[in-house]
Amino acid sequence: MSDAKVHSVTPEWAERAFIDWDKYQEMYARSIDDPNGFWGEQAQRIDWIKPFTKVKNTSYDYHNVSIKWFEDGTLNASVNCIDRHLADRADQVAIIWEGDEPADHKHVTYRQLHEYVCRLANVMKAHGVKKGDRVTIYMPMIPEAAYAMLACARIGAVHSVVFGGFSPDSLANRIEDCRSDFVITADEGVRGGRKIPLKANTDKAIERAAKDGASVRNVLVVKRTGGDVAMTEGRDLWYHEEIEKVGADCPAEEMGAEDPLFILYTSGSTGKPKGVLHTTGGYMVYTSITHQYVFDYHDGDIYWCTADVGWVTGHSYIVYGPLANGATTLMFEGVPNYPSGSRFWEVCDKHGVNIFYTAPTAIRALMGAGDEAVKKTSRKSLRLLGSVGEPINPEAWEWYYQVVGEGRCPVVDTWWQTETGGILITPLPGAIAQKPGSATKPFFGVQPAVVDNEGNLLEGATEGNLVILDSWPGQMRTVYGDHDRFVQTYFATYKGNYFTGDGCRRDADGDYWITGRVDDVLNVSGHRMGTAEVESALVAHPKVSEAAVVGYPHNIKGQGIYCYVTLMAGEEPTEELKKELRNWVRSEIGPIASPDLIQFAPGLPKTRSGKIMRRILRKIAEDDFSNLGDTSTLAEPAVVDDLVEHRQNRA
Ligand code: 6R9
Repeated sequence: MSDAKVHSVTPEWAERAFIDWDKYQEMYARSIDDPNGFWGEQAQRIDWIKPFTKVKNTSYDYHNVSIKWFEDGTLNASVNCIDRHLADRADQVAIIWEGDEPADHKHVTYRQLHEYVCRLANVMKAHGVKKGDRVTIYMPMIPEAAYAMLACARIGAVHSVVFGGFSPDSLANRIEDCRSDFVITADEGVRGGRKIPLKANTDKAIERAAKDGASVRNVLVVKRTGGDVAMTEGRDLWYHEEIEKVGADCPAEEMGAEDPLFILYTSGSTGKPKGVLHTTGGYMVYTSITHQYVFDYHDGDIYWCTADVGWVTGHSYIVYGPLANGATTLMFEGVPNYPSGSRFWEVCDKHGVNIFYTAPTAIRALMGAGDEAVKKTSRKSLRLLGSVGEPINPEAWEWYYQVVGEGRCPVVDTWWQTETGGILITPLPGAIAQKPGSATKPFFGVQPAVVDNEGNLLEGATEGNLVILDSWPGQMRTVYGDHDRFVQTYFATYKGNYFTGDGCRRDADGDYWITGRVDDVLNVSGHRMGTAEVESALVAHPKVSEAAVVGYPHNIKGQGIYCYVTLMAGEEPTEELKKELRNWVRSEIGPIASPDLIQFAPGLPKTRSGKIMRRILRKIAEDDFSNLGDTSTLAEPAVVDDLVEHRQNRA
């Protein structure tokens, strides 16, 4: 958009950053023209045990989707994140931990990180965890969560981190899907002064999973709060006791570049969440290079990403990318508004944070709380700001830039996905002018393109579906245990291309503006959720006969969850029942899936073949019912009038 606001790269930034505009163009061109040469060189940033001789071996051919990078090289991810830094920076702080209460914090040096990770790895080995085994990590934001991930990587076990806000049922599904028999958790988590019963949830999940034939051998429990928890004899182990029984050194397993590093479950438009599988070599190269260049990370910088390790942002940009680069990474246990709306900025001042990376939903919430909470803090250490998780509206962008960053810090709006492993589209801070609301230009090796609904490539300034034409090293390799689902989900819609599920606009400058999901995936406060998941939770309630779930625009969350619910015959549509259903969904999936609005609908608009017409439901939820389009194909057109009349007020 030519009328969009542009914040040009300042001369100072062009000078100080690793990559300026000329260098970006030169490196980008090379990365596309000669991916083997480019990535072969860039991969030298990682320590290999056995060097690779092949670089790229990938096929997007629908009949033979296969993605391999550096396939004959060997390495270990934990060695790259820890051991190789010991010679130069053993006493440098690797992790700054900031607890939920402002008085709680601690520093973990690379030397200490090495010891803790080795001890935990030895505990797992002592209890039978072997290379290739799946380990589930269900933890609060404490350093032990990072130790657990790195300890798995050290011995070649595949971690599956499950966000601590998920319910026992969601945890059970994820334990079952990857047949994981070792779980690492904590007694309780603490966020915003409130406790989360992680161990009790784990017990329930294991019981549930056992009914489906999945058995968990051990649960390793970190004592976080000291709360009273039940320990099952022979199965449950205290972390603080176990680490004393083992040595502080653990040789690292030699892993193939294409050996799995982790599984991370994410929501799609259909079915249960899928296990996104990332492997070792390409992921390490990609997270490390993007962390350095996108955030312009220099030695000695203090870097803070506010995500939870339960999401991909926490994996790539709290743990693997920063630690691979020998960075100091801050881990925050709490929430933006506890004990007050100044917390983020107080933490920046307290630890001298230079690079700050958060989500639009947090920015909007803090913006709503007023400028005073920001202005009373100094923030003079801040140099760069980042955004991730959902489209950032230009108003929130400007506030972030002007008020938080005082017009001094570039804002990198980073577009990427669990599936992409790392950032794909973003303005490199010393190279690319920022436009509030646009993720702008592709990172090295990334070829975005826009296609229409028939899959035709669109040229120039245009709008359509966002695809990527070829592979980059950080890309997911498969859906765990279901390669066909991988192919169908990402390579069947627009054959020959990776389909992101996002819509986008490309302006006359070639900048990309991501407009949001074009499939049935909701993005609520930056959390991904399938409408199908919320629907199946609702219909599991005995009083519900049918449910349809859509998103609608929400001021803070980006999208809110709007549920149309048809009750079983004879059930009363009361306010109490709405409350009950809301709590039901929270306990089935987790609080992030809590419905914002519930409308009892005597009937849902369906085609004569029985398909729910979501297009209509979406429009009603969006308060845009003046033009509902063609409703003549509906089996019972009258249900629409009733839905419009009883629509829920979204104010
Ligand atoms: C990293 C992460 C992925 C989906 C993605 C898109 C949305 C993420 C965005 C963005 C616009 C950005 N998304 N970053 N939309 N601008 N900068 O969030 O992964 O949880 O898998 O979500 O989030 O819709 O497809 P994930």
